[in-house]
Amino acid sequence: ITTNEGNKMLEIKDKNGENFEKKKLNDEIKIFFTDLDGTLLNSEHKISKFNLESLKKAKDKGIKIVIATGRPLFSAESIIGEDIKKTNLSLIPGIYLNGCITYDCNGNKIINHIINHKLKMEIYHFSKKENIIPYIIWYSLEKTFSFSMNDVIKDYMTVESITPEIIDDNKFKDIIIYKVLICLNQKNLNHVLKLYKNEFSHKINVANTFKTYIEMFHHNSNKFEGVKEICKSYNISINNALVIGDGENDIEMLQGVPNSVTLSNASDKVKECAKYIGPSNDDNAVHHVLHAFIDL
Ligand code: M6P
Ligand code: MG
Repeated sequence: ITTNEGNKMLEIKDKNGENFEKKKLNDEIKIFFTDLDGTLLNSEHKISKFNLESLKKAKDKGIKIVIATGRPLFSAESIIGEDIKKTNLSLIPGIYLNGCITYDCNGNKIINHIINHKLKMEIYHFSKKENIIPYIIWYSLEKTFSFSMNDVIKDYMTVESITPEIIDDNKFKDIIIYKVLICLNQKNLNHVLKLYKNEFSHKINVANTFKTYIEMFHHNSNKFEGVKEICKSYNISINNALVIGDGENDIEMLQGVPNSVTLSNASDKVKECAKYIGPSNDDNAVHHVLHAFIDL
């Protein structure tokens, strides 16, 4: 990837195209929530040196840094665990599985929303009827599952390097699922998204969260629910929070938190929901946003 040198500061703009200026900020930033894929991670699923350094600087200034992702904790651990440790950051507190699991600063689950058994089975039977089962990865808290290994799943494993456990119908009945992920492509995404939205969106969140993936997770969960709980646990007002994200699973927190930034790589739908638009994830957006909002 050809990334912009992080030294040259890139602009953050509001909806009218005006440059963001720190002096216009009403409230000081005390806590920073960042999405992972498409935001803190570049297209190679890595945190750039600039992003990492700026996170560390912000932490050293006393700003709380919190990950808010669709990934489960074990996946965040496998992808950025080393970087996080190296810089003295922490994956706890954190918002995982799109808020279905949210940990406070002691590692307690302050939100814990599974997909109930009946709904899990309904999704399964519907997917079987529609021949979608081979494209699905089922997420528990500890690992991922699929019914077969195939090229679609292998391709997905370039994003989520964890190998899913192959299961049968019997085993499936007993596992506790937090998230259903369907791996699609440009051709079938919209069709399948419509199909599942029609069938399930009154019972469960159905969203195109990243690339051509659809994710389904508990109706009452989203990252903003996690943001509110974590702010509450620190006794920090939402007005002192800064959030950044690029996907459909970031919309609620981008709308709910007054200081919200999306990235130039986000879709128009997401851009509508954030107060500001920053550079792309391949141009160290997190680094630029932290420098714009906080005196580092
Ligand atoms: C990738 C995978 C998913 C994850 C999604 C969104 O597709 O890792 O498991 O849910 O990205 O992740 P994020 O919310 O961090 O953008
Ligand atoms: Mg994202």
